[in-house]
Formats: sequence, C-alpha cells, structure tokens
Amino acid sequence: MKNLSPLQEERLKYQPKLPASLAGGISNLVAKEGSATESVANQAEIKELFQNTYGKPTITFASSNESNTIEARNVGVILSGGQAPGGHNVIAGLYDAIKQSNPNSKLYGFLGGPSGIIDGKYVEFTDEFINDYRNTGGFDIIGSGRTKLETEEQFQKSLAVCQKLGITAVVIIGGDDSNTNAALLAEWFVKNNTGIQVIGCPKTIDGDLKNEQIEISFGFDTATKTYAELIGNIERDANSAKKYWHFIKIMGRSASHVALEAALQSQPNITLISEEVETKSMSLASVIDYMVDIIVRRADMGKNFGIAVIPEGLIEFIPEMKSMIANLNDIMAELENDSVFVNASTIREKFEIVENRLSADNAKVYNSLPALIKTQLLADRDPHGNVQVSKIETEKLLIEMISTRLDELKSEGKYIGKFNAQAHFFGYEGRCAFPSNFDADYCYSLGYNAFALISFGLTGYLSSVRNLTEPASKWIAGGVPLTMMMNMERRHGEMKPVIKKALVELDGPVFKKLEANREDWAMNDRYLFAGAIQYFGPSSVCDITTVTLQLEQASKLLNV
Ligand code: FBP
Repeated sequence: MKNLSPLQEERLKYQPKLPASLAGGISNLVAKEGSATESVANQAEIKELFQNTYGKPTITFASSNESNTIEARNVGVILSGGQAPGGHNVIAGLYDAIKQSNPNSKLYGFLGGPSGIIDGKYVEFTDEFINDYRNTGGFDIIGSGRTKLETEEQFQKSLAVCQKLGITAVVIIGGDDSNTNAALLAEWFVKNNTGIQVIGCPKTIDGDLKNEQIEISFGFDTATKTYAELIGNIERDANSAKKYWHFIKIMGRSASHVALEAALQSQPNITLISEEVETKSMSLASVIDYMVDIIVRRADMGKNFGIAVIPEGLIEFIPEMKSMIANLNDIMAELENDSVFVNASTIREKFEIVENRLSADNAKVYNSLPALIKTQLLADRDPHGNVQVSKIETEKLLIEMISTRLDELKSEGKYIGKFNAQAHFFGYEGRCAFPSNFDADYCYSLGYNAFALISFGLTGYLSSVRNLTEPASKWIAGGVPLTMMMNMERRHGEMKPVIKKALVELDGPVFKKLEANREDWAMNDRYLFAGAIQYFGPSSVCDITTVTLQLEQASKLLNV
C-alpha cells in the first residue's frame, strides 16, 4: 500500500489490546467448562438436527502457569455476509495467535465468502500481506459473500478443499445467517468423522447477534459512531438553514439497534423504533399520524425543519406490511422452480404472476403502495430468503405519505407550515469505516480467541469476549455453543434452524432512555454533534464504547 497519510500510517501501527487471560499466549491457557446448554427455543427439533454438537458447555479461558505445546495446524478463514468494521483485525488476531503458537502453522483465507471454500479459491496469509490490513476497515483482504452453506454437495466440496490444504479448522466470521452456516458445517464435519473443527466469530453492524455470552457483535460500535457523526452534521445543517425536514433511514436489516444507538448519540427530533411499532400494532397510517403530529406542532412554533431517523427494517414490522411481505416471500419461494414464472419474458409479467397469488387482504395493502415501493418489494430475496430491506426506500414512502396528509391538513386550516423534505440512507457509509479502538481491540481479541478455542479441540462454538465496558485487560474470553442461540424459523417457505436475532427490548434501559427523552427532543433541538471517531487520546475519549452497551451492562449490574 502506498501514499498513506500520517493518520493511516499511525493506524497500521496500532497494537490492539487483548484480555489479560489471552495476553500470555494460547499455550498458557486453561479452559473452564460451564454447564450443558440448551437452544433458546425448539429444543427437540434443534437437538435432532444437531445430534453431534448440541448441548455443549460454555467455555471460559484463564491464564495458567503451565505451558502447553501447540502442534502446527492449518486453519482456513471465511468472511461472510455484510461488511463490518474490524473484520481485518479478526483475521490479524487469528493469524498472530496461530503463528505465535507455532510458526509452522498456516492460515488460509477463502476468497469471496463461503463460496471460496466450496470452489477452492484461497490465499495463504503472510506477515507482509496481513500487515497492510491491520486496523483498517472493509473485508477486501479476501472479500465476502452471502452463499448459504447447506447442501451435502457443498459440504463434500468444502471437505475436499480442506483435505487438499491440510486444513483441520475453519473460522467463519459472520452474522446470524453465516453462523447458522458455521453450525451446520460443524455438525456435518463431526458426523462424517472428518476431524475438522468450525468456530464462528460474531460479526454484524446490526447488533442483533447478542445474548448473555455475546454482549455485542463487532462493527456495531464503529458503524453507529459513523452514522451519529453524519446525523450530527445534518442536524447542524438543518439548524443552520432551517428549511428542510431530513428523513434518514439507517441500516440494520431487522432490529432497530443501530438507529436507536445512533439516535442516542445525536438526539434527532423523531426516532422510529420498529419493535415498538410492531408491539403497539401501529399501522402505516398511525406511524404517519405520529410523525405528522410532531411536524405540525413544530410548524406551529415556526420550525419547518427537523430530523427523523428511520430504521431500515421498519416496513417489515408494520403488522399489515409484515403479513403482506411474508405472503410475498412464500409466493416467491414457490415460484422459484415454476416454468411459467421463470420463462416470463418481462419483469411486468413476473410481477403480475406474484401479485395475482397474494391473498385478498395482502393484495389490498400491496396495491395501496406507490409503484416504486411495489417494485422494490418484489426485488430478489437474499440467499437466506430475506427481503433486501436496504433496497426499499421507506424514507421516500414516508415523505410521500406525510406530504399528502399535510396537504389535507392545510386545506382544513390545521397546518400552517411548509414541508420540504430530503431523503437519506446511511448504511454502506458506515460498514467499512476504519474501526474504532473498541472494534480494533474487540475484533483482534475475537480472532485470537478463536484460535484458543481451536487449540482446545472445540467445534461448533462462537468466539466470545465479554465484560466489554471494562478496559480490555479485564475482558473475559471463552466460547458459546452455536446451537445454544438457535431456533426454528420460516425461510424460503420452509422451517429451518437459524440463530435467533436479538431485537430491541422495549422494557430495556436503552429504549427507555429514548422514550424518556423523545418529547423533549421532538420539540426542542437537543442535537448532539458527535464528530469524528477518536483514535488517540485519553481512554475515556477514544476507547469508550456505545451508549447501548453501557446502559445494558449498568442495568445488568443493578439486577444482580
Ligand atoms: P449481515 O447481517 O450479513 O452482517 O449484514 C447486515 C447488513 O449490513 C444489513 O444492515 C443490511 O440490510 C444488509 O446487510 C445489506 O446487504 P447487502 O450488503 O447485501 O446489500
């Protein structure tokens, strides 16, 4: 890499911090077992599907005075799913742990996501190669992909590639869907006596891969700080010009954690939380009424500007939309192998086939939407059967519907303001940012710890580093069985085992903080300008993590 700025040079040199238990190296560890575990739901079905990897204990590592010899190992690593800041450091941590334990060990990177292991496309990491990527954002070191690993043929091909390279452990860095892949592959490798272990690492900016053992997925910290900086910039612009309402959709496929955290850091006038909309069974019309009420009241105060933050997944949480989208998903799955549909000559014909199969109620909802949104709802599903919500312009849908409602109110003499709206979508802007110190340290520790789990012969585990609001030296490293986080969900029209997503808890401290402040933030402009991520300086400034994690940890301590 050439032409680096002084800041980039400094970032490459940053040495990430490790938990004290790991800092002495992998050869000086003991693994303490917790009690046997159960899946979060559908225990009988999950146990049946994962007969060889179900119910394993949780693991916690502690340092030991005795030193173990670590045999040379060949390990493969995969980056899977959406990019999240810090992925390169997971690989750097894994690489350092492997090489420090035995310089004869090798780390291979599979190219382009899970398809790399199936097709045998890989690179071997060296010091020179890795060093250019330390503490950088992005997944470009080996690329990522969303291929679902689930068929016998894919597993057989992966086995052949691992055997050719002498690989005895695979690390999959991914979110809920990718770690579901990891669990399936781990089970298959054990069932077929291959001797190959599989370890997952919790990645996703969405922040929805979490539980008692996984406090947060990596990338959430950096992405939310990046979005908060951007929202702050727009708030300042809005407060200067005082002429626009900015509607900002924030990435996060299902859960609203990202929008909520970015809002707590920037204090916009309106923040919608999808989980609240669903729990309160708010229709699209009532979401519009809620926003219109704030816009009208601000206009009465002479403020024809404001900021509204909208979670990316909102549309799937509005009950009538949820039912219609579920119906569309099933229809699209059924039609995958339908010759009339597959051979339809125009997109319009395809759309008509889908539309004609919708139930009467769902067709009514669907037909009430603007043409643009209808087309976006019919776009291809991702390989896991999910609607690609990043392609649905909910922010524009809301602007259009609000505008119509405000015109009606104006004609009735109930609205005296001017509504000029700008639409934004912040998503890709944050997923490859330079990782914050927190993510740089956390990711490095997750990767390093993944090799600790490998060295203890474990498989079907997710690398876990906890106690994250404390300084890194006090972080607790260990592992959590992947099956512990699974339940059965409908995907592609069938019930499948998947890792359960953690949604925003409405009785939790994070949402409560927004709830307690939102009327004040709606009417008074309490904007916060977070500014750029800090990489250097006192740890109270540059190492501090999200409001979400701090509030969640503080509330856990209070409830102990
Ligand atoms: P992961 O769950 O794979 O981490 O990806 C999350 C995400 O960034 C979502 O926030 C977003 O909806 C989606 O990926 C976008 O997907 P794509 O990168 O395929 O456009």
